[in-house]
Amino acid sequence: MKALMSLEDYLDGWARTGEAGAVAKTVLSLASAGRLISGLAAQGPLAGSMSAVVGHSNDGDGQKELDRITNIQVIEGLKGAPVACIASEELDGPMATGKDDAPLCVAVDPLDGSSNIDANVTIGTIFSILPRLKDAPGAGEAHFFQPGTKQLAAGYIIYGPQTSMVLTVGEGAHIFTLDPADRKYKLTSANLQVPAETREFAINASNYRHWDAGIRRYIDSCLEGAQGGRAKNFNMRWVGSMVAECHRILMRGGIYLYPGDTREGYAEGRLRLIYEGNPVAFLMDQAGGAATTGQMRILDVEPTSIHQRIPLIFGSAEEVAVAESYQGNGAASAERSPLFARRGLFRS
Ligand code: AHM
Ligand code: MG
Repeated sequence: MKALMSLEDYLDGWARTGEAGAVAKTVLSLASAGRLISGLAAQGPLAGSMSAVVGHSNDGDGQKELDRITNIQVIEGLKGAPVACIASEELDGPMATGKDDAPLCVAVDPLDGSSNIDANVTIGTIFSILPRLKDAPGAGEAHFFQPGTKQLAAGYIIYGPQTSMVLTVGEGAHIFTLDPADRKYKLTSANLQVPAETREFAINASNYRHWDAGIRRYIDSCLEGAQGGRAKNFNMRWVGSMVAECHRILMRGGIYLYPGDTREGYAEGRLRLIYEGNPVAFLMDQAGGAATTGQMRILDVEPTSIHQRIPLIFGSAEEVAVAESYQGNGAASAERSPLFARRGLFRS
């Protein structure tokens, strides 16, 4: 088999110096942390009680032992990188690294999908690399209040049957698979392209009764299949790990939705803008897909708090546009599929 390009060689060919060189170093630090986390995830119960609840995160979610350890691994991994501050889902606020003059800041969800640890289902580490603002204090939140368009690099490391880093430095989205033989990440898929059309959606349908009319109508249209206004049958998937959903969509298309709903604390959905929405949106953008709140492009949202949640819809560009067209315009969406007016498949 032809030798595959390593992550190191890819980054070396992209940049060695300046801000981009710093980004390359930081990506390699995250990749190293990912190697360790991959080993732990693979050990599962052999490594101890990784799903034991050991605390609570900023928004009240139970913090699992593996959440705690992965947060430490990522922070340790970034010690050698030119990073001034780190924002993590597992920390209340940004953490100064002591390198106040370093050019970069990193936002990270150390372990996405941690409700899946026990179930031996795919989990991941999501990251976003931003330039440090020159005129803001060392570990100030302001560094992270830049819109996603300012990201220098972003991606995730997915721990599934394979461990892979999916990365963009703004020149396409690529997959580097961790080779168990020599523990190197190798380029296995370059320039991912998300098909513009799809027949597969992903949403936690148990929340149907909490959604607003636009989301209900859109999902009704998928469920009505060939008998409805869309005149095509849809398939559904829901893993409960956004990294896994994102990976599937990057590989074969699809649409993922986590909209806001009426449950307490869910007005803006569940996913966090800075370290979940933005990195996924950057990948989608680079792979010809799309990511929206339903009202505007995710990458254009100006963050206002570190753990800000955001309604998130991403995937195949044409399907995302269809879902978007159902938001906030009841008349147009009823016209789009007249069957909605008569019945909704989840409605009594
Ligand atoms: P987490 O970052 O606390 O793991 O939460 C994010 C996860 C996503 O991975 C997943 O898509 C979603 O939350 C699942 O939410 P729910 O359990 O409400 O379906
Ligand atoms: Mg998480």
